[in-house]
Amino acid sequence: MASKEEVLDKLKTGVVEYLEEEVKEAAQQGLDEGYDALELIMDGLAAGMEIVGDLYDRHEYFVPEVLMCADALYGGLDILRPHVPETEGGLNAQVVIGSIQGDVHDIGKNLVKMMFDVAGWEVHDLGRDVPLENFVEEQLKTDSEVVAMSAMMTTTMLGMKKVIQMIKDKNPNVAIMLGGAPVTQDVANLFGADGYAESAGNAVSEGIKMIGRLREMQNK
Ligand code: B12
Repeated sequence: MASKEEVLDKLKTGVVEYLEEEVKEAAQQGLDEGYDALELIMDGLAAGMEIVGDLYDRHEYFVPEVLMCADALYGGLDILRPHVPETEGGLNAQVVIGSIQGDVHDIGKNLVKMMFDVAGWEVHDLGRDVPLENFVEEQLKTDSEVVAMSAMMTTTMLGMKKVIQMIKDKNPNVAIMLGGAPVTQDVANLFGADGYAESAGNAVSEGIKMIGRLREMQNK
C-alpha cells in the first residue's frame, strides 16, 4: 500500500532525477492503488518538470539532463494517459494544435492536447517546430473552430502573431488561443488572439468560452 502523496512524490522525484523505470513503476503503482490518473499526471509528472525548469534556470541542469527528464515524464505519461477518463457531453468541436516554428518544446503542448482529448474534442496535432503556414492549411482542411499554439521562447513567440494574421485573412471565423511560458494575457491581446490560458488545466474552459463567443457572433 502506498499513499497518494508517496506515489506523487515518486513520480516527481523520478522525473527530476530522470529515472524513467522508477517513474513507470510509480505510474503503474498509482493506477493499481486506484488514484486519479489526471492528478498523477498534473501533480506528479508535470510538477516534477516544473522543478526541472527551476534547476535549468539555475544552471544546475543543462540540455542533456532536461532531455532525460522529459523521457522519464513521457514514460509515465504513456502509462497514465489511457486511464484519464473522458468527460461526458462533448462539445462536438475540433482544435488544431502545435508548437510554433523554431520551438521544439512540446511537453506543455502535449498536456494541453491531452486535456482537449479527454474533453471529447477532435484534436489535430501538428507536433512541434510547426511551419507557420501549416497551422493555416490544417485549419482550412479540417474546418476547426479553434487553433491553439504553444511557444516557449520569446523569439519563437513572434511567429504566433504572423499565424494569427494569416488565419484571420483567410477565415475570420476561427478562434485562436495562445499559451506557453513567455505568453501572457497581454501578449495574447497584443497579437490579436481570441484567448489565452496559463495552464493545461484551464485551456479547455477557455476554448469552450471562445467557441461560445464565435457561435454567438455567427448567429447574429
Ligand atoms: C524541457 C525544456 C527543454 C527541452 C524540451 C523537451 C521537450 N520535448 O519539450 C529541451 C532540452 C529539448 C530544450 C531545448 C532548448 N531550450 Co528549453 N526548456 C525546457 C524547460 C526546462 C522546461 C519546459 C517544460 O517542459 N516545462 C513543463 C511544462 C509542463 O510547462 P510549460 O511548457 O510551461 O506548459 C504549461 C503552460 O505553459 C501551458 N501551455 C503550454 N503551451 C500551451 C499552449 C496553449 C494553447 C495553452 C492554452 C497553454 C499552454 O500549459 C502547460 C501545462 O500546464 C524550460 C525552462 C522553464 N522554466 O520553463 C526551458 C526553456 C523554455 N528553454 C529555453 C531555451 C533557450 C532552450 C534552447 C534554445 C537551449 C539551448 N541553448 O540549446 C533549446 C532549443 C529549443 C528549441 N529550438 O525549441 C529557454 C527559453 C528562453 C526564452 N524565454 O526564450 C527556457 C525558458 C530556459 C531558460 N530559462 O533559459 N528545452
